[in-house]
Amino acid sequence: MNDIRNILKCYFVAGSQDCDRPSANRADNLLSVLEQALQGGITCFQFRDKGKNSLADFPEQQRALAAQCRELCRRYGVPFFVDDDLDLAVALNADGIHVGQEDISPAEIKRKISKPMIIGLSAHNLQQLSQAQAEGVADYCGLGPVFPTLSKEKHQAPTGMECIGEARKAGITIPVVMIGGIKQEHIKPLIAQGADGVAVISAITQADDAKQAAAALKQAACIS
Ligand code: 3NM
Repeated sequence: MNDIRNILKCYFVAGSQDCDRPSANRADNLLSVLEQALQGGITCFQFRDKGKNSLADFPEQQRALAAQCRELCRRYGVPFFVDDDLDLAVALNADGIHVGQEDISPAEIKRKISKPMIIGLSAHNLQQLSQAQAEGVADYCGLGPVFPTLSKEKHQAPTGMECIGEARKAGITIPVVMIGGIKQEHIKPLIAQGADGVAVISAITQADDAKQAAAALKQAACIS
């Protein structure tokens, strides 16, 4: 398997709720945006279909969409993650699962899986990063939101740009991907402070050209 730090460089997160362009339905929009992002060079994808305008009330459609995303990622050889749904992750033979502080714990996931799966954990401050590192179960942390964001309902207080630098100085060595309101111009300073990569929703889903946006983010993440 690819080194985790390479996988985190340009991490695309999305669900049907993030893809509200007119002309087609949200599920088709997600597949179209995902394929463009894959062509642009994203290094992994997380299926996160939740909240308002998602398919959460239509589990069969949600599952079918997740399976189509999984297939697309496989075609491009890009790791596929599922947000907060271990049954779905196992059913789709996902490469990884990502969970929040309030979800099933990384230790519980580890107990339940029979095949290796990358485990990601959201952290919102230095204390949660330290705890994840001390537990030694999560393979990486998502740290954020760096900035306020419209893409996550009821998100935590923003960490600001300096949080990752402070964490590295405090001895945090676990791989970290930054998330929340990130745009291309933030990538270089975040990576210079010790972030391994950046995770975005709207920088790709709201772009006029998703392929070009993904390619620019990837380039910024890889040359920084
Ligand atoms: N998790 P955008 S912020 C899914 O802080 C998610 O854990 C966050 O979307 C966290 O790139 C976030 O559009 C939303 O700001 C990221």
